[in-house]
Amino acid sequence: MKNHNLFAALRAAFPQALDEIAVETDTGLFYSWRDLDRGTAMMANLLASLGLPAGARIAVQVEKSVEAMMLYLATLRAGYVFLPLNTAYQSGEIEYFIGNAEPSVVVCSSKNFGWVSKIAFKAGTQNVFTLDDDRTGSLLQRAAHCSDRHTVVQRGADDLAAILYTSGTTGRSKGAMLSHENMLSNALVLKDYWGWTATGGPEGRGDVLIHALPIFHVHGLFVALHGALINGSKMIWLAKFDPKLVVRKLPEATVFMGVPTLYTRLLGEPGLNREACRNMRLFVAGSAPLLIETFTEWQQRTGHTILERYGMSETVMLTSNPYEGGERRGGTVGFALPGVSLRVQGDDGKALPTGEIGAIQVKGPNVFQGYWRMPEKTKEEFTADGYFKTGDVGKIDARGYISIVGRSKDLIISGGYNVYPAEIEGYINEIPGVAESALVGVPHPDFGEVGVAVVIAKPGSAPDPAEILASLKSRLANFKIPKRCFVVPELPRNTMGKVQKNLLRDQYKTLFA
Ligand code: MLC
Ligand code: AMP
Repeated sequence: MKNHNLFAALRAAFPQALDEIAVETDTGLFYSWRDLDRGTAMMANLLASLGLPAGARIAVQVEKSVEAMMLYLATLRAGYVFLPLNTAYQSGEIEYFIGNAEPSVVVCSSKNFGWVSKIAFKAGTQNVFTLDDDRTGSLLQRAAHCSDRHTVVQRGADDLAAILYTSGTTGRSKGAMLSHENMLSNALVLKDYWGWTATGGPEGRGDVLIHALPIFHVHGLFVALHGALINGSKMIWLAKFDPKLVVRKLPEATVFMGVPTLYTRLLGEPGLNREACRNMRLFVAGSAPLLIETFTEWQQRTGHTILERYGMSETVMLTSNPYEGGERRGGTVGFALPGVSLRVQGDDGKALPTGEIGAIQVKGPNVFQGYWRMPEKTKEEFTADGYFKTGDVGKIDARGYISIVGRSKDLIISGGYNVYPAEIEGYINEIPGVAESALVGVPHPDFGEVGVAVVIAKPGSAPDPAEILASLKSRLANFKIPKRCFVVPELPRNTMGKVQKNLLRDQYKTLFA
């Protein structure tokens, strides 16, 4: 019987010469392919020794490290379900995710062990390990006693491999369930579409990826990591995005992936030029709209045309500009990837003619299995004929290029991270003295878009904007904190009484210009 385990495919793509370098870190460490194989086997054996139920979730909130990446691979290898959590999440957020996902294992940084383990044990989790970014922690101590041989566990195509929390129109996060096949099909399509090569490149050893993204979301964990692994390509592994270091490493690399903020910050480096990019083959951008100014300036400075693609947690990658055989058009996200059907629908549920703006809907082997324990919500997000409603609004031009022009979901994408206004407004409205609030996204030179909170006071109260922000800071991930807060006498409303966020966006659009 065929094993659909994603790890089996990734492992099969390791080069024959297992002692070659697979990962080089910014702290000067080198990991061979054999190290990855043995390390993931030991961690998989540790997970297997815990007697976990089938489909057990392994929730992980740790700093980026090669060991953290191996923990992801080991979870796949052992046949469990990986649940990555942004390191910025605070206790209230973690409590929700752990309570909702009921993981059997939680892995956290040792500095957070006190509060994370309390939340986890309360939710019924039996195993809490620590893992730090300096190769220490109880997970590695325990794994050190396990065998470095392990047979990849058999998985079916639709078995779950990961759950990624994401939100839609309502405030609370939903767990998008991705199967082994969802991710493997996408990785194989992208390997081909983006021309990954196992030969050539600066060292004659094929592609080398600079991995500078966090590994708790689709872009860094799946698109970048699977891309390199399924091609047996070396990675230059940066724990944090540092534009100076990226520029220094560019001559050793061939592929780079980033959210638009990474590109604008790189453009701020005088050392970014054609010479630095001489061995580069491909720059990929996504997760948020890439401004045409960034696209054009990048071309002028480096001689390379950024390839913009579009995806989401529920679907991994959906569209891409062409790698070859066609123009990469700034301001568009290219074409639906092979195997993906994408359509733009009008309010009447009918497909729209070329150039008209409507709701983007998609179907394909990459589309997720549904929201964790939310069958009703899942049903709502699919059409009767099986298309997933992305919540993005776009159009297809006469040449077939897709552009995203907006979102029907109330969502702010800030530096590539999603911020859900409904969630933040809920927290603001609980602050004493606040009657009501609205969070809107406005343009920002660094993060693309940032949140601005507009607050109405309760009669007789005068809440202080600085105190409102300070109160949010103690409860929410840092990237969700509005960059500014205004207390105003009233919010603009339509005749139905609904707050007109478009007017607020317009009012504050030059705040950071
Ligand atoms: C950090 N800050 C942000 C922020 N990141 N504010 C708004 N938006 C963000 N994204 C704030 C912090 O709160 C802090 O504020 C200050 O900036 C400095 O924090 P930092 O941690 O030092 O920031 P830095 O390390 O410079 O991080 C910036 C960044 C990071 C751009 C490198 O945000 C990042 O890695 N973004 C990538 C996100 C990503 O991978 N997205 C992919 C999602 S997948 P203060 O006030 O506390 O000092 C997806 C699907 C798809 O969307 O299609 O790919
Ligand atoms: P997430 O929930 O983090 O997976 O975010 C997915 C959302 O990011 C999509 O629904 C889009 O709104 C947005 N997105 C991803 N790639 C792009 C892109 N290239 N251009 C514009 N928006 C994008």
